[in-house]
Amino acid sequence: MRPADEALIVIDVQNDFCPGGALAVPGGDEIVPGINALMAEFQAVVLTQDWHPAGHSSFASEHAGQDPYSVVEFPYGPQVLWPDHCIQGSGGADFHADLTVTRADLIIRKGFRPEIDSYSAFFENDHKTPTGLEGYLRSRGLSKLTLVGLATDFCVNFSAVDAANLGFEVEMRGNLARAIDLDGSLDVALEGMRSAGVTLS
Ligand code: VGL
Ligand code: ZN
Repeated sequence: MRPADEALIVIDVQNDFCPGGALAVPGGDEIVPGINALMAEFQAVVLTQDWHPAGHSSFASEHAGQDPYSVVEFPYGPQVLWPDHCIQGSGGADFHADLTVTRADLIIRKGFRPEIDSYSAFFENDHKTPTGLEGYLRSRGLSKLTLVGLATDFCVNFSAVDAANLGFEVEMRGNLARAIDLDGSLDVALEGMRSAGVTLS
């Protein structure tokens, strides 16, 4: 068992990000057994759940003439438009059926505000609105974080960089994460995590 100040943060291991899902990440389901095994080492486990209302502003279907995976300007900066995914209460928003959800101390939902997307487990895409996870971790004395899940280049990446900037010690386990990789976004994300001081393993 790892020390009491270490937490495992499992990002968005949900049906819509797995093969057959609305925003399938290649190999997204392959990481589930390894994540379950890793959970057993940790005294603290947090899951995140992408949780959008129908008609969320990040959905391409809300923007006439825009295809999924195009990029548009939002008030807070560039935003990728996605296929409709992880709609609150839908089967696509459920965790992968084999994920050991019972081990979660906390499930933090994000992306529920219609006008703001939220990749990071810590801040929404305006980089200002907190999710509350920082306070939860600090008040439990959890200062060392291991991140795994989906997708490496979006939600895992933004979560890892925010955590490092907030002063947490952060490790990202690349073998227990899978990427969307839009136009080289995986390489950009890996470089961004490295320069933020995230340990890539
Ligand atoms: C994610 C795109 C849209 C993710 C969530 O979990 O990486 N990506 N919503
Ligand atoms: Zn989303």
